[in-house]
Amino acid sequence: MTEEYGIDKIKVLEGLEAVRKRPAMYIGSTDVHGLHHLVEEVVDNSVDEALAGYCSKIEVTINKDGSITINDNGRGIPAEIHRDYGISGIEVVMTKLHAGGKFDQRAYKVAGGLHGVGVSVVNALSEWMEVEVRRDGKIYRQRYEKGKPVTKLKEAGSANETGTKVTFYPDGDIFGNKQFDYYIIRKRLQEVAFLNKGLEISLEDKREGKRDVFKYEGGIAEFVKYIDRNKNSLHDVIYFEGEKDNVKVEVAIQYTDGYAENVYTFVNNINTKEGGSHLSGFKSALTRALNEYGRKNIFKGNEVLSGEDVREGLTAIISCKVPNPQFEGQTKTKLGNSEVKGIVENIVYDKLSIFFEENPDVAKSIIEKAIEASRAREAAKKARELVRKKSYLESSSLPGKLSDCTSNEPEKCELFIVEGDSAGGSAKQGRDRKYQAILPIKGKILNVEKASFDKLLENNEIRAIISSIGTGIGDEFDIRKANYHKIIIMTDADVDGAHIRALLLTFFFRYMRELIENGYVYIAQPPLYRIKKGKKSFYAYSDEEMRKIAGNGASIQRYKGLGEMNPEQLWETTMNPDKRILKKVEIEDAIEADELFTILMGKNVEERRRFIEMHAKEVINLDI
Ligand code: 0RA
Repeated sequence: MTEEYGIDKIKVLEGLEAVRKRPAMYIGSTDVHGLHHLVEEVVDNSVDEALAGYCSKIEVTINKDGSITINDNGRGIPAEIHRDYGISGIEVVMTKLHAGGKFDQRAYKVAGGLHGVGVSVVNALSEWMEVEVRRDGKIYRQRYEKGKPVTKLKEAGSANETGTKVTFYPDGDIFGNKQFDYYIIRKRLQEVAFLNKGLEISLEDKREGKRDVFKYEGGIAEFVKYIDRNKNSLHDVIYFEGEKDNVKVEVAIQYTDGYAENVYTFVNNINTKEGGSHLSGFKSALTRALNEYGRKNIFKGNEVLSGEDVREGLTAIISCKVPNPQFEGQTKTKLGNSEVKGIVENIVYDKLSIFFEENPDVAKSIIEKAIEASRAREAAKKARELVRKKSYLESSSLPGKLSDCTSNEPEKCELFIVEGDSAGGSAKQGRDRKYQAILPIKGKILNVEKASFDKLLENNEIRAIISSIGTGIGDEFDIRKANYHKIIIMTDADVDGAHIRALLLTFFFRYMRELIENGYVYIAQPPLYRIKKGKKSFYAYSDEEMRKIAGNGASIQRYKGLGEMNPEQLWETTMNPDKRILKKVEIEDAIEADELFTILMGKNVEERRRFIEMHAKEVINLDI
């Protein structure tokens, strides 16, 4: 009966009940990300106090019982009775969603994304929370459970300082895993410390006795120095700041002898991964300032440097504080405020022009590098045209070595990039011809981390990969042209295999990053062992699994390479979509990924392994 679903079934969600009903709407998810978002949310409130100029120190402590404490020396939350609610200001902040009105005096509060939802959301999702406020010469305390007060606001002694201390224990009904990860928290706290110069943030883990303190007088200038610590820089970090219409702009830049562009932008301490108006303003100012200076002082003819030329080898951080930020884009990390473009552009252009006038040596080395980039780009364009004439890079004429699949539906098609011709041969014979294409590559491909764009295009293996995938690379990249929606790297399970995989990942990261961002790149997992028990064969993908299967009395074969498997075995263990294990490559953090590629492509095998473990997340584990 329809009547049964009448108005009495419709509940008006009120207060924090709404948060407990749909936690993901407030914190994004209830997985490990959501759990740590709780910490960020409380820390953000303390940082707001710092931004307002009242807080210089934030202490975060992971307690032995698994709860976490965030203590600051800000003003403390007002304790007097709130006129509209008839309860203390503390209780308002802790229990009312988006407690706003007269309490909401934060200058650069965050209006978008998942940030700034308030401490009350954290309270709602906590088994218990305790707040201690030091204010008006007194200490106040109150305890809540699942968002509801279970004690009155009590006075608990006198205080000669001010501040707020929040301790909470996440609710197991909401979170599957309640364990805080020291390194996840550490990473964000360090970033916040970089972004707020002079602010001291400490983290202590009472479970294992770890401790870190972050305090950077140099702010984002030190951040850039940190990012570039493993690179060869061309000059000291350039730092400047400016303010207009309450929009504060801070910029730190440094050029290295590398080729990658690493520009990171933040608005009110939030990483604006999708860019936006501040980034546009920065880019046009940088291009304009360098061309202007070049024309006056360096260029011999009528050179023009493009945006890409002037960003080659650039590491930069643009950090803005915007009063009413509009966050747009898929992940709400794109700044929409159009007025910010002009503000950033003017500040960057003016300050940078002055800097170049005062530091002609630095200007010269930057411009010389950009001119070189421009020349390489020209050469690459010519090479590309040449290659095009031979119809080499055109997806219509695929490289000789590619054994393409027959289907024309890219969503269903897979490209296996296989190490070595012999494994390539087995893969060709064992595959599903309709949907699986095989591209064998010979040994080590070019290390793109150390090569310029034109060198890249001269390399046969790279050219075969580009033309097979069909998207083009760099500024010509177009994901819609991808011939395959799964690009699967299949290498031997040894050090050489790991190296080849790292080289391929570096290439994808630097020149086809969108492939990774769209989840098109995977790593195949061939078995490490074949175990024979009587007439039956089993495959094991780890040592642990091998021991489990083998017991005692079995014959064990360790696979050293893909080539040791016949086509049938390769299909059964590694390629068959119903049985195989694939790992999806994900970029959790662009700064970290850049750092790792920089380190990795040097000599360090250990670091390389660490990267692969960190970024290759297991997504498919079907064993039917
Ligand atoms: C409401 C109003 C004021 C400060 C705060 C809340 C506040 C909240 C948190 C949460 C963690 N630490 C915090 N510190 C402060 C403004 C108080 C005033 O105007 O004096």
